[in-house]
Amino acid sequence: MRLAALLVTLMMALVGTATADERVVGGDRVSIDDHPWVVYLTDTSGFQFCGGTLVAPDKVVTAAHCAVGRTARNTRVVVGREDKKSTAGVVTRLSGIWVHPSYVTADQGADVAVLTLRDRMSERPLPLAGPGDEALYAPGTPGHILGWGRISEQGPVSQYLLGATVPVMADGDCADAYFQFHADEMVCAGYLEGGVDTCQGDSGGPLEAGGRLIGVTSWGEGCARENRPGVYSKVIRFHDVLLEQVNGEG
Ligand code: 4AZ
Repeated sequence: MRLAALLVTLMMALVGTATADERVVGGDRVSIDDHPWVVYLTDTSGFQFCGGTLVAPDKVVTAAHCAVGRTARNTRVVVGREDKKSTAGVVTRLSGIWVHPSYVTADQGADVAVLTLRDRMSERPLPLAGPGDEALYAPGTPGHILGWGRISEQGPVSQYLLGATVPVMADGDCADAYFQFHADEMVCAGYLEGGVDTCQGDSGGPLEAGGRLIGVTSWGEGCARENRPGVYSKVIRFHDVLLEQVNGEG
């Protein structure tokens, strides 16, 4: 009996190791109960293509590049479902899509959008970073990335919600990595040596720090590459325009 318990513990440790090796890239499975505000977007066939963050009972912040070209009719938001293959949580329809009017491409900035849900969700929303939250952008601040996207640059997407911690990077380091980096509208997070990052399918999802949404997963060259950090829309920069949408009728 005691041997059996030991074996179970050993096997769980091994399974845990396998999960930790899954490379979001370099992430681990996390419970949606600890991040009730993280959501994903699907088309009408249920295909997951982006992430998002519930910032009010009926408002989701995502990336503009996740929302352009879509309609409220052909887009769904899945709330409260950690395992894509489960039926947990709810699949909700939209009543409106707002894309930042300055958005052109992700690497030119303004990569933010707000989706209005037809129904109000009971899950706890994540507040937007706003005035007074500048300190959350200090280099080295631990940021939390979450998503159901690819587990490696050329790999498959994740069936389960994965999360990882990446430090906010100094603007100078990000400018060295990318000529397109605009410090006013973007923030980088990750390690110069790579290994941990968001990837395709995580776009639109949260970069959370200090209990606030500080970034929206936007772009990067590949995933988890050395000297190629993930780039996130700088929520504090868009706080007013986002809040206007969040408090509006949508
Ligand atoms: C993408 O294609 C994407 N490594 C998202 C995040 C990153 C790269 C690409 C950052 O949606």
